[in-house]
Amino acid sequence: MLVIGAGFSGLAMAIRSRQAGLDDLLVVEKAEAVGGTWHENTYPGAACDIPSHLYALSFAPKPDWSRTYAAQPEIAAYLRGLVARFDLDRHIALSTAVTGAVWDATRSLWRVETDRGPLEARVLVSGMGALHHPAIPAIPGLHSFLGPLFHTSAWDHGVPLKDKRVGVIGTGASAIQLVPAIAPEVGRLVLFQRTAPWVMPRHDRPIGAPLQALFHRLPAARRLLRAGQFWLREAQAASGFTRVSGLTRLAEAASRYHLRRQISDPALRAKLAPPYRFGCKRVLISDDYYPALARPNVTLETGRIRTVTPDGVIMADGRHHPLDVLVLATGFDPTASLARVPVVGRDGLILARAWGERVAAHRGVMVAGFPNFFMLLGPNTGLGHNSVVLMIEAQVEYVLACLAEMRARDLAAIEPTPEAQARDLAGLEARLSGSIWQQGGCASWYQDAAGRNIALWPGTVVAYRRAMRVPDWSDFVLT
Ligand code: N01
Repeated sequence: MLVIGAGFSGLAMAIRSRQAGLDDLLVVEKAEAVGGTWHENTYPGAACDIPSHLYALSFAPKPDWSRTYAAQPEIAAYLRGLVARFDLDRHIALSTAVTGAVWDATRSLWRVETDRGPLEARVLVSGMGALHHPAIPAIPGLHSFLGPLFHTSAWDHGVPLKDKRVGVIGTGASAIQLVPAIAPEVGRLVLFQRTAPWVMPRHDRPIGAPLQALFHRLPAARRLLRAGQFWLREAQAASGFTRVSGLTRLAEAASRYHLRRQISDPALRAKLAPPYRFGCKRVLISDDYYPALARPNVTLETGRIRTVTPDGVIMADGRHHPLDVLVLATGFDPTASLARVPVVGRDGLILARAWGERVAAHRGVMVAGFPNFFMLLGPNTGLGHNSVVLMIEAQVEYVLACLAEMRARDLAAIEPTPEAQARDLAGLEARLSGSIWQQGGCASWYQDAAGRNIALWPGTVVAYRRAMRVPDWSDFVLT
């Protein structure tokens, strides 16, 4: 088995495969270290927006998380620690970028190209994730800027920000963590907001040594906490986030209250009112974002950007913001991974082209015409309400069940039938229609050009896990 990517998904696949007795396993990772998104995103303030204990792998707990919401260095260290903890070193090839994969029907295996030479594998698993190719906005003059210019996911730690005039474009999950972290240090910060996000309180705090010791001594206490965090989020999804319901309105009221409590200036508050319904974009959580915007050295700019110049940004109405450093907190292009790593299945079918009509996968994991190819966190298996680690784990077990079946029946290949995939998609679209995750009225990376949500699972995690527990063999072509 060849696994692409050594982030949360790839590492989980490797650990559980080893535990299932599968030794013929290689994880290839383009970076020089494991960790995936948590290795790459090192911008100031980077942290998780899911509680730490819930964000860890269930089979690799960490009793001593230091905060309710762990910061990036602690999560990256946790993931690096998994390599020694589960003896994965000899199964991981770092600094090796996969550049393409072709299904060889004669030999029933994948021929995989890397920048270090070719590889072959009976089973190919993508743990590439969706959020690692930066979306660079097409703002006129952007590259004429003469000062340091970088994206949040490629933070340049060599650039001092102290007393500098810093511009940040974007107000998504990355920006709302970054802005409070750098605002006290910079001389002046201009935040360019195109669409105000919904923000909820975060309640982040340190987890003290006594509690950490308790979680060490009493694993049941940690499991109880995790279960509480899980079910709270599931209850929200089950009881209303599938429709624009009373619960959605309650959430909007709570977010507006959070804004009122933290911002006293009515003009600033008006600029921060989201112009779309709750859930259409990712809901953000922060205790310190609004207070950072109220600082005297921070300006929230809501005008339209006309152009970037060598020394700053000019707005549509002609106002000029002189800047020393410009940061793009403009998010990611979720389709870029598979466009850059062409996956060619049966009869020369290219995955990106097979998805011409709509990005879709059977159970979010497999695609008809692509035998023995599994995706972790594939289409519509991200989450807006709970920890994606739980989805990854369900998918990893599903892959292992497929492999066990292949071994038991001595199969060379497995792939879903087009009919099963279409049925699956119809069920998904029925769940999506009327859900808050596909309501229109906003643009977000969750959606394709036609406004269809191709990123999120619109149900509870429990419902997804139930659907994944036992593969339905009548859904597959087994050869
Ligand atoms: O990116 P985003 P992100 N001119 O796409 C703006 C995960 N994540 O990196 O809303 C002006 O959310 C754009 O404006 P608009 C999480 O899943 C997790 O912040 O399109 N502005 C928006 O404000 C998240 O959803 C954590 O009008 C432009 C921003 O840039 C995902 O990553 C932490 C523009 C992009 O927001 C992406 O979050 C961080 C333009 N031309 C991220 N183009 C955790 O805590 C774009 N924008 C786990």
